[in-house]
Amino acid sequence: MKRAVKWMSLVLALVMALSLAGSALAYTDKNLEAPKAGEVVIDGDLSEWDTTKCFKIDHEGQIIDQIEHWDGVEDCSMEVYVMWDEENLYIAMKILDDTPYVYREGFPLDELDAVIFFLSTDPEADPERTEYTATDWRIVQSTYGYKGEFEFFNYIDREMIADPKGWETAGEYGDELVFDDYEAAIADIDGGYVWESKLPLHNLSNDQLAQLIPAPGVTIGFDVSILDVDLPCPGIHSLRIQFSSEQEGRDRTPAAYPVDTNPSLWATLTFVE
Ligand SMILES: [Ca+2]
Ligand SMILES: [Ca+2]
Ligand SMILES: [Ca+2]
Repeated sequence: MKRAVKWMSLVLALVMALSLAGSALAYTDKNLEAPKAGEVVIDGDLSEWDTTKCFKIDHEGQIIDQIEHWDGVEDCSMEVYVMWDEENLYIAMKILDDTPYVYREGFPLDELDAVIFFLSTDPEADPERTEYTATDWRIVQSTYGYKGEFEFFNYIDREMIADPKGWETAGEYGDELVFDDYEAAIADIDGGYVWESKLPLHNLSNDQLAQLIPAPGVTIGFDVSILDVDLPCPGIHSLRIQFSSEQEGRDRTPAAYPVDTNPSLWATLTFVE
């Protein structure tokens, strides 16, 4: 009898542990190591970068919207590299897109060719949180090119944050560069382009939100999404591929992988020497 009770409690403990594992995500296992930056020149040339460490967006399991519109890596794929110093994040992307730079004035930035960065500026944030807090950032970036000259736009989405602590949504309809001292450059490559950028971290702070200060060993929530529109007619919702996603089957909707509202689905970024 005693033994049976013992077994029962063991089974119960096991069931509880399993159900916990199923419900509470604490960021996904995918992690990117970001080396400390040396001298970075924002010119679209990545020879000063360590491009062996990267996030790759390159397969079907990562698609979260309009899977029927993905024709393979030449249509839409990306590698993302990150470096840091105490004041800045450096983010570079190698993007393959058969119809790049689709941009239209006045349209929401996240219905155009765009990239979305997701990051937490609080290394102590609970990785199991299922709602954004004021230190969780959804940053949409887009670019418009004409005759080799590029303009850069960003949109900071704070709509899903109950208390954004003085940092409200900005730049939703494009044609705005919300960040101060943001630097970027584009260089064409075979089948796509390289986008090199510097984001000063003071932009993600104010008198209520402490500035993130990267240091070796610090890990934050981080993720990346790419949106691809290939028609000259914007407003049609775009193909969307999310780094952290790994899904099966072809029934994909952003609602089924709600990374825009649930940070526990994000990957992570670790700053290293
Ligand atoms: Ca460079
Ligand atoms: Ca494309
Ligand atoms: Ca495109």
